[in-house]
Amino acid sequence: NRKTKQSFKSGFVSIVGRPNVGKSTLLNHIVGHKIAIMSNKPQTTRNKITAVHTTEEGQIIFLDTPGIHKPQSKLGNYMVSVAENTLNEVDLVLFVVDATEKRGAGDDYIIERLKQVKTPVFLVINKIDKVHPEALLPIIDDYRKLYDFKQIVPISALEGNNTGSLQQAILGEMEEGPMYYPADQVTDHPERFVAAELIREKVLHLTREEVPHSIAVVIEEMKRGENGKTLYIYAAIYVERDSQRGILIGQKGQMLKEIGQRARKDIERLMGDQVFLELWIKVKKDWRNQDRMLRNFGFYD
Ligand code: GDP
Ligand code: MG
Ligand code: K
Repeated sequence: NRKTKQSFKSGFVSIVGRPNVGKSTLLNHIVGHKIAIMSNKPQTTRNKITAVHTTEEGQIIFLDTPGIHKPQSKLGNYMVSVAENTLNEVDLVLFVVDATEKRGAGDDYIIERLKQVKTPVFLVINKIDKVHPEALLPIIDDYRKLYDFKQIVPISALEGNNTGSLQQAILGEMEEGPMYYPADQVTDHPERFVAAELIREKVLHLTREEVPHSIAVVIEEMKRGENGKTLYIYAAIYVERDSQRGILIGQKGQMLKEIGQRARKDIERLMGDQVFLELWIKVKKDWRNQDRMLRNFGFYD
């Protein structure tokens, strides 16, 4: 009576989709930690974030790729090339669309890119909590005409509707494979990167439209205190104009204080340590189009 143990599966998954469709929300929901950066502003996910989800059946390694869109600057070019390279490396692509939005030029552009890669693609229709179930069929029909999706899965990443089925479907696509990461590891990004992204997220949330995406956060120093517990973080926020610097500092420094407090709380929650955070602001004109600056910010390998 030999019972064969079910084989362990593993593989890499890339999530693509227009800005704001809920890619980061989905990733965070599945992995259960706040690692991808969520914002209701487009294109806040600039780097490849690896999230790892391990169950008894297998291990899914997610790459949260930057948005695929027509590039408009050197940084934009770089983002698109990262995204496209990723698509060819992974075992499965999740193309996430927003059920509340009409298919647009951005979606069509992504579909055209997907036709260039051999990797199988799932269409994930997100935000179904916001639409009537009957509205789904026309959406499915609309997309199915354009591309031969391996599966079509409607979900709500925010409320977790049908995300379990999505995970099962993903594992179903994977082959027997090794456990690439320890079961308790959720991300292979250095703490520095995560801390910088959390600070950037607070800036974007708090400044609304006043400070555009022309900011970058660089962790200049990160070290443990003598007691081994307190984490000291010194970070610079780069902006392009003096006026943006003023907005970020705010009346009597209130804005910067608020950014710092919120970021510190999130970093503490994530790292489980007491955090001392010092922020300052630097003005660097047109950093997005300067190769050297991009390298300094870690956007190149
Ligand atoms: P990304 O740009 O694709 O990574 O999108 P985000 O994950 O940052 O989400 C953009 C916005 O959509 C955020 O305000 C999310 O809270 C919201 N959102 C994401 N998923 C859902 C969903 O399933 N339902 C609803 N109602 N809102 C969602
Ligand atoms: Mg995102
Ligand atoms: K394909």
